[in-house]
Amino acid sequence: MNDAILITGFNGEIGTQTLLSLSQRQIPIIALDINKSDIKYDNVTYIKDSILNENIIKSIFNDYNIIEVYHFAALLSQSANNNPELANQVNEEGSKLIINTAMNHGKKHESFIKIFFPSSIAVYGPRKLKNAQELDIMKPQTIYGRNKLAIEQFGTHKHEESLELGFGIDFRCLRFPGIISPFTVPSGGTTDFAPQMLHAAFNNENYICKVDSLTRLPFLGMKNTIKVIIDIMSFKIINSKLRAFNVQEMSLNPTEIIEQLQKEFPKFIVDFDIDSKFQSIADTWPESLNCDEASEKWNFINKQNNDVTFKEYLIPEIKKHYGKH
Ligand code: AKB
Repeated sequence: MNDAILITGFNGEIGTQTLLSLSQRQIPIIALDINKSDIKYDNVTYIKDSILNENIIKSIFNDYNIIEVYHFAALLSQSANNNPELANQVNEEGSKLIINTAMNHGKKHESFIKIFFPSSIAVYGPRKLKNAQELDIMKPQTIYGRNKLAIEQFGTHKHEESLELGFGIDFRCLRFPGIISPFTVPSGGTTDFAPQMLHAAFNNENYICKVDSLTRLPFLGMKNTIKVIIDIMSFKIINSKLRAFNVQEMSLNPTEIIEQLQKEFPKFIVDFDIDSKFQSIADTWPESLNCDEASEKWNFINKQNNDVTFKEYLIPEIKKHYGKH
């Protein structure tokens, strides 16, 4: 049986870029998503199906010796609020199915299967924290935050069980802040206003922001998002009981994002029309994250510089991206 990597939700914002990075490795990749892919890589087998389809998940693990899993399939915070039943199924039941199937595979083959799970700042709440630490109060106010926390805990528990058995899963999880990508305009999330503003500014469009101008949140650019995923999965072991780590690169409010964008696009105009569905969630998420655990346990480099991220990464990359089209 050939070794292979499984990636779920590969058509999503982070999934697309992770698949691009993984495709450069000389190993077969099984890519699962409910939507068809437009991009084809030679070493990738595409499967158009749902992570809720138990037969498909089991057959993937029967047909391949899966050694790593990148599990991105999920509903984001706003989508989850609009469809809580589906959120519970996809975000929780689907994730448990992946973890349990990987666990059984590890037991059968007496090996450890590395699982990457993207968690979120949505696990925090109800009060807005500054410099939130991993073990700070976690009473998530959204269904999405509760789903993420439940899987962090489930995965961590299965990881501990695996250590006792000597095989099973090796669970690694990052609590992502808002992601800013120069390649895609996201939807369905609460932090989407930041990347949406970047794309609107480049395309000479005005933007209406649904979150108050002074609401501060943590962010990470797409380049470093992929870097941290690849980095955390590259270690043979991560010697830590804590399995879910904070990562951030910037802490910004909408006013500061607009200022960064207006340096390059001086005509960019933003109006504010606060939407309580967005504001009430943003008010319970931390304004910044403490990343000391990630630095200590797996060498995360926490260099915060808003100017550099906009000037040297986001602006040049978005120009290159649209230049191609
Ligand atoms: C969302 O806004 O739902 C996500 C997240 C921070 O988890 N971007």
